[in-house]
Amino acid sequence: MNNVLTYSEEIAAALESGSPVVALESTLITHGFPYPANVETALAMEQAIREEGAIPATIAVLDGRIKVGLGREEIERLAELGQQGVRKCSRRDLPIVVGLRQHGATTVAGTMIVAHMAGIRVFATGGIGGVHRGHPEDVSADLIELGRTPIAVVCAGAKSILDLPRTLEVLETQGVPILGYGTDTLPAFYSRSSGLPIDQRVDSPQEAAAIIAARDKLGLGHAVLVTVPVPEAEALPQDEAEAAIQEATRLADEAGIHGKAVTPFVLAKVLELTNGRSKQANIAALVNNAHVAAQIAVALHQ
Ligand code: PSU
Ligand code: MN
Repeated sequence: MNNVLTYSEEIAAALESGSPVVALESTLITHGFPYPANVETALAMEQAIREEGAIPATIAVLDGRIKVGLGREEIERLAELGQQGVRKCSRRDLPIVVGLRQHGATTVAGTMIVAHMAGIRVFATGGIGGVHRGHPEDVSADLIELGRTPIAVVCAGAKSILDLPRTLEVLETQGVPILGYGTDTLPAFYSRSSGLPIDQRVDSPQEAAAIIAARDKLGLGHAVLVTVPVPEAEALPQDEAEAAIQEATRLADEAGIHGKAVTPFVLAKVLELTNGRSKQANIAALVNNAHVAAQIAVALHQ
């Protein structure tokens, strides 16, 4: 086990014995959702993973220590510290929080790095970052990390706050296979389809696991992205989601928001503009992704 990391007892034992483990990010706790939905969602994802026979490892940095497997009190603490007290951590941020003993919430990129160091093979999240609409120079570090870190990332696609066609182009360049879990098109987070093509449809955890195992056998060092449509009942009508996203993106431009602040700003505005309805879809997607990720982790184990 990697000794720059601090493991919970449960995760240390699980990794030691080779049990299926699923990593979870912490930026959605500090920057993605308001309290108390953030804590409730984090715990609901952990519960979903346990129901499938795997063990959840939520990842964050507390006082400069990179933790793999947060306890409930630590999740509460992060939520309390919030955006002001916790640095949003992608690759470039990890040495800063560790070196200066700060608190950090790991993004998709940051969580991939730590999970891979720990030997975890599957990671569940909501939406990955991408290329921002109207700002083709704003490319999330998530996309580059997907090209260089071999882990499976299970998500509901990318939110259409992003430029999805450009996001797919970058993933292609980075060599990342995009699987559609029970779908032929890329899910658009709040809605089940963006209409854009994916690389391969899979219809079971075993099929996804076979591709992940082949990636390892071939020694290819990139991620496999598994995209899962939001459950039908909770999907947001596409015109409602689109209207909110356009308005939120406009407000971000108007306020001159840039860099790592864009995604949290736009997510918060979409939540306001849909009177919280986006939250329902968001939570449903996160919990559903946690179930699918755990099923894949169990399949990989078999
Ligand atoms: N997309 C979402 N919800 C989120 C994020 C993205 O729908 O919470 C978070 C994730 O942690 C993701 C990060 O890795 O935002 C991407 O930020 P940026 O665009 O600054 O790379
Ligand atoms: Mn960005």
